[in-house]
Amino acid sequence: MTLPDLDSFRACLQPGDRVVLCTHRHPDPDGLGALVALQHLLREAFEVESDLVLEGRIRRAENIAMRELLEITALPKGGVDPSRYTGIFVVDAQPGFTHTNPPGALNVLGVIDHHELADEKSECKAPSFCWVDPNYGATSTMLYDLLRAFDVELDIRAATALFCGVRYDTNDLARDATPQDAEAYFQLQKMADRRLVAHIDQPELSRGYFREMADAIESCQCYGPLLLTLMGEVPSPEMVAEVADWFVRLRGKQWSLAGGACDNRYQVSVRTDMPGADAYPALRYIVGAEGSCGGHGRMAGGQIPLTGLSVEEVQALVRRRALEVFGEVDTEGEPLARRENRPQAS
Ligand SMILES: [Mn+2]
Repeated sequence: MTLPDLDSFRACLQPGDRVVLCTHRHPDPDGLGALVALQHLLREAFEVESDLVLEGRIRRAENIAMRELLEITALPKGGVDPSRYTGIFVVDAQPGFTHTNPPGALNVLGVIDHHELADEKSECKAPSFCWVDPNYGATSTMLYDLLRAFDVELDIRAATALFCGVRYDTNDLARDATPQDAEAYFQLQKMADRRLVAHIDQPELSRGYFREMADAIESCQCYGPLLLTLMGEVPSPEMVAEVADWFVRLRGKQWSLAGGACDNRYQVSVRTDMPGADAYPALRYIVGAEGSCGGHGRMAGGQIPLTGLSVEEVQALVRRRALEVFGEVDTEGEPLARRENRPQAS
């Protein structure tokens, strides 16, 4: 656990400056929470105004609810006039990540992130303020610590946003949470708007959502300890992650791999609930040289570009390598939702 270098943070900013804040594509609650809190910190402590740029659609119902209920507004990506801004801050991601493309033509002033450094050689030497610490369970916890270090009080909106971020990334402290995450979680819980938190936790769902889940159940095949759900086109990468999360809860199955095509990439998510298992090496093998991936512990996510490969070819590749990893090459897949007593059509 590191503490941020407050002087180098201060050195990035002059009163009256205006900066752009951004995060990874398809922002999640941790990214959104960190953005809201950083905006609050900059305004309260430095008289610096900021605009958010959010890239990629937000599709998961919880994330849409968070954005709407907390009134998180953003500029369109093409709407950034570089002459109006002194630079960019990136949170919950790093400029070198494949899923992170801060608007060009502006310097990256600062990076705050809890993922492993993107590339030891390239990134985080350019920005004036770089605080990357994988020992945090959430970037929102880092923002909580940063606000405390600058003695800035949270308002209810920023506290609610940060609370959503910490609870989402740590699964309510059950996953990769450190004592710092727990401290932030319990303090933020006292300050957050409980009604909003409840609405974000259990948002309304569209009919399309249930249709997509029906398709996912239909696509799912069991192979030994593995549930393999290789879908075609899906509305968002979050959908793939959500399916992987949901199916790993099936009793008796320890691994869930879901895939779906979106934005010209085949997204793949792996989840495991096997004690001590690590999802990353399995996914690293599965995406192979064709794709990229990240993650650790019980979750990993990645993608294979659909350039030069069709969806069907990528599905075949993922299936073959997944069965190799789990030693199930000779196993015949069994549909997840097969009805045992369904009359045979003749
Ligand atoms: Mn995060």
